[in-house]
Amino acid sequence: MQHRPVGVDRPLLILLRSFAMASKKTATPRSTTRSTTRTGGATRDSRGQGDELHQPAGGKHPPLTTNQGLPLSDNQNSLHATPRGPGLLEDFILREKITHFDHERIPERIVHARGSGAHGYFELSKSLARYTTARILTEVGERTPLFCRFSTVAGGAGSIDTPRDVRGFAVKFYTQQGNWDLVGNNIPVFFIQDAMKFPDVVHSVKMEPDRGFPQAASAHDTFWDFISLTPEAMHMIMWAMSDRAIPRSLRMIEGFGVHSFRLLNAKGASTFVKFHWRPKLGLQSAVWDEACKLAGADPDFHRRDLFEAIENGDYPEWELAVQLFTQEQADAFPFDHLDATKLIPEELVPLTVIGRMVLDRWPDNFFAETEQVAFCPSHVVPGIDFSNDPLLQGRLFSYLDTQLSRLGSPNFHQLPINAPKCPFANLQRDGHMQMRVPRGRVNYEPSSLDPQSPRETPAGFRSASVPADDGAKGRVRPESFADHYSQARQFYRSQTPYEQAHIASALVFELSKVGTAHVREAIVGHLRHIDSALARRVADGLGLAALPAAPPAAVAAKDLPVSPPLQIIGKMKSTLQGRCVGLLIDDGSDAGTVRALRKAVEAAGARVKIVAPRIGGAKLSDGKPQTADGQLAGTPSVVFDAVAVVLADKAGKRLAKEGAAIDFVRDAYGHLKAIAVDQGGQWLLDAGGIERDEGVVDASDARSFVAAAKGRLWEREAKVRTLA
Ligand code: HDE
Repeated sequence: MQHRPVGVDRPLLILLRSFAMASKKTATPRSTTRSTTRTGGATRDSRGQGDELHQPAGGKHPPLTTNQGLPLSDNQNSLHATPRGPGLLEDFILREKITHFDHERIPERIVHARGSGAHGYFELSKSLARYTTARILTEVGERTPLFCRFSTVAGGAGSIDTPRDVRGFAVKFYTQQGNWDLVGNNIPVFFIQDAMKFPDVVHSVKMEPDRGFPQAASAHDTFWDFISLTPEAMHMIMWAMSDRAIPRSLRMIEGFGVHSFRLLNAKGASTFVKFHWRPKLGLQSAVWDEACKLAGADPDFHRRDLFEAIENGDYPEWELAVQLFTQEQADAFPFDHLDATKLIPEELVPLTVIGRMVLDRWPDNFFAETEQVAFCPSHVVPGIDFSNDPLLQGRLFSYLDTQLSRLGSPNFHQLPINAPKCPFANLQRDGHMQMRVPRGRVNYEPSSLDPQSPRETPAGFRSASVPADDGAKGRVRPESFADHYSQARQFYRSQTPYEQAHIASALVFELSKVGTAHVREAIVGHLRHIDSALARRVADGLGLAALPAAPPAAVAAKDLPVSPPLQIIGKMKSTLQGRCVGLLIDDGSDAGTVRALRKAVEAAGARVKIVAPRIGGAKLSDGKPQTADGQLAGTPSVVFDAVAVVLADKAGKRLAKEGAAIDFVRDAYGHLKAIAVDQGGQWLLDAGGIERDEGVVDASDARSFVAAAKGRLWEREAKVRTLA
């Protein structure tokens, strides 16, 4: 913001003015020129010499106006009684501008405050006409526009992208029958069974109320205290401690509607449905040390990754799949599907892929779209209905209520990002920020005065007509919700040994940040119900002398069959598609090697970013300049999926004394990534004490590098860190 200096005396003004004139001639950067010219021109008539400096070359600018359309002649200076005198209350232009600025923020979301969104479309590939009247699920090939928002849960709007946390996965489909919001997460189960406990679980995970920290972290006493007293959370805890909670990219997460919903067909028959999103690029997670370092290297890592992918035309894509099942099938499940702490294993009810979502457009404006988008699980279309899941039932109330306070008006649905793209009409009227101008006398129904007034339609929304369960009214938790450990055990035992070690280590990390010993012990007690070896590993990691007692379990854990689709490693794709490789160069780097590596990596579907000690780049061995995408100190290897180091011997020797260069390879190695080095790059490996393995290859062997870069080198992990 440019300020006119207070108390500038006459000679200084003259000096500044002559400096401004000089800067004009010598093409001083625009900002300097602008401020000095304006300061120098601090007279009552400030038009004139400075104006052309505000016009970028070739611009055809509309006049700058107030919100009332009043064209402005001066957007630099407020109105003063004399050039050095007091400001005037009369200055309605300043007041309008500052008042608007003072009100720029709206309350951030209480949970899921930190989010990134994108526009896209859904395309149906398999009709569910047998099950539903929802047009979006019956018209094969039809594209439905949508807006999708990913989020973390615990942190505030300005918090980091890579904490250990659940990711929100919310999609608003603008269907021809109204908006359908599928407001899910990247984990198929939830912490609690009843909406009554939601404020408690959220309070416990948010920063502690007396000290105001930690931000965006579950590793603290209040969260684990609550969890230790909430055994129903143990299944979700297994997921939250797994690498699902530290995704590498939002483009590589799964999404789940979590609850059972109902599909309703034209005859009114209903079928239960669970919704799943599956990323085209496969699942991919960070390792914990990498996620922590990413938080420092690039707090916006996920948002930037999504933005860049869309900007590059590398559109993120997911399959939408459903699990369909009847009441009779549900009755035979060894768990209650209305309990959101349970999932339906794919072995029990297979997934059917019915379409795909493509995100192909970044929002024009973050606030207007990503911030103001208002998701509500209650937004459904005819042919989709709710189940009795008590968590879902609570959500049906909560989101509308939240939007009223966040967006401040019952007309929030009129904001462009929230408005249905199909016609909509009813007799609701008025309210804050009413944007529409309804015509006529009729604002009630039934009516006979207006043949155009909106009416009910047989094609409209209907609730499933299903008999209610037997039983009495009351504040009760169904008996069928009582098994808290069987699926937690099933999840843990379905993981690969690497993933089990990560879960155990995450528990040790989190509980080591808990100051209260009895809370740490209580959690280990719960783990004994899940898997005694896991409990022992965590107890050892915490340095507990003895294994704490397990709390009484309402239902003893059963051994359910392992389910490989619950893994991440099993769902990783051996691919470089959508990935990014960092190539560290300096003056004299071999041009041929750089070219060959780039070619091979790009042919495999990944992007290459050049890193150099200076952002201006370097001169390669052929004498040609190579610009850099990132400067070494600010572009560590954590932001890449694999790295290559191509250095002349002299540069290698010099960089071997540079912390950022050594960390570049040491972190890539520690994060189980492929590394390609030439002779000069070998200096960095030596400085980092890195031994070659099958993931550390010669830069001249681009083919082996690409092969190694397609995955993580899990076997290396035992060499680089102690896991629980
Ligand atoms: Fe939410 N949740 N939630 N939630 N939730 C919100 O609504 C709530 C739950 C989820 O990108 C809030 O607009 C209750 C499960 C996502 O804008 C709030 C309960 C799942 C988003 C709210 C739950 C979710 C929210 C805060 C228990 C996965 C972000 C801001 C009964 C299926 C959507 C807002 C976006 C946001 C309430 C549980 C997913 C306070 C009461 C389970 C992805 O209304």
